[in-house]
Amino acid sequence: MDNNLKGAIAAFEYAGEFVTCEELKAGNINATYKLTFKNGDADMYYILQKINTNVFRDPDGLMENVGRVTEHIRAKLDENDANIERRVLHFLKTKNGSYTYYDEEGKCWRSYVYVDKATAHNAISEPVLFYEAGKGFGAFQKDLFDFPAEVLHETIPNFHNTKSRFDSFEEAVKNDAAGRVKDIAAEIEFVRARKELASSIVDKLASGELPTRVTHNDTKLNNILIDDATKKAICVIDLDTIMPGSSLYDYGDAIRFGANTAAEDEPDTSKISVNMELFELFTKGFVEECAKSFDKSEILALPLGALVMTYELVIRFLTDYINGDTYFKILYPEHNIVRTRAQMKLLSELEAKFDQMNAFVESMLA
Ligand code: GN1
Ligand code: MG
Repeated sequence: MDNNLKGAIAAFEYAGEFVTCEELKAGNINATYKLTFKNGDADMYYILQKINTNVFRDPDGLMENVGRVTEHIRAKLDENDANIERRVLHFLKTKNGSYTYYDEEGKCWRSYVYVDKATAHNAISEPVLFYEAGKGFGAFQKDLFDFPAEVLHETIPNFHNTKSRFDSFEEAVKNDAAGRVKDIAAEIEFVRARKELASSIVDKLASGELPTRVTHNDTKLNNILIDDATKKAICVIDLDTIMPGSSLYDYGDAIRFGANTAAEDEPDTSKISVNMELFELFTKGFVEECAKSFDKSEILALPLGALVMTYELVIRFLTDYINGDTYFKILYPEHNIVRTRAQMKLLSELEAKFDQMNAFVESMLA
């Protein structure tokens, strides 16, 4: 185990004796470890993460956001609920009383109690799980309805500003830092051909046509824990990107990831399509939770979120490939271009089914 990891394990107020540390590989940004401690007869589990400060420049501001949001949600929970501790993340303090620990290299760590007997699914094993995920993310949105957006630090400026993502992409093409532009003409053309999509949500937020809300902004299926026994969504995780945004981002990113018939980075694009049953189930769960706090026009606009979030990921993966893989963790050299092509195929499928998606949402309101 490396010394910084050891130092971080020693820094937080864990209960009991350290037993093991296992790296979890699911996220694309932070390094994540699951720790086991023995406290008397009980096994205690914790998550320890090294925050990627290349991505999150102000980890203390980030942890302040996370602390406020989790408190806000905790205050809404039923005190008599036996599962209350598993419904919202519980962050640990260091022995010095801080939510962050800086190691000798200046890297920032944070830790929270592992939610036991619940799973972050990477794919849908049974359709009903996606309905529950919809309810879980919808409820999260509802819980943050009255959260004061102005206290939040912007952890990644312009995170879902798809227009500025497009500009960064053009900038990357111009600089061609890794000399890769010559081999990806078709991908670049695909992005340019859809330029108007980049402003479709941003402009509506600016004009007030869509309301600005406090949103999660990274609602992949594996960012919500599903209780293993009840199969209900129990806890939303990965709270680093909570910022003011649009409900279309949360809804859309969840559809992008979860209604795909293949993995986000599937190399065989013929496997990639939109599972409309899953689309309908998630939409139902999400809208059931949010219907009261959204007006009709916002609900009707939701499917656009799936297109824009998928387009944004095409842009982000492609930009990172052009820049020489400086942002997302990659598992092999072509990973970012494989991800790009997978998201391009998914976007084409979503475009083909867009009328059908809109018709379903309309039918829900009828
Ligand atoms: C990253 O950290 P993770 O893996 O949940 C990324 C998301 C992307 C996602 C694509 C802070 O999420 O925006 O949609 O990868 N998070 C950040 O898999 O950039
Ligand atoms: Mg994650």
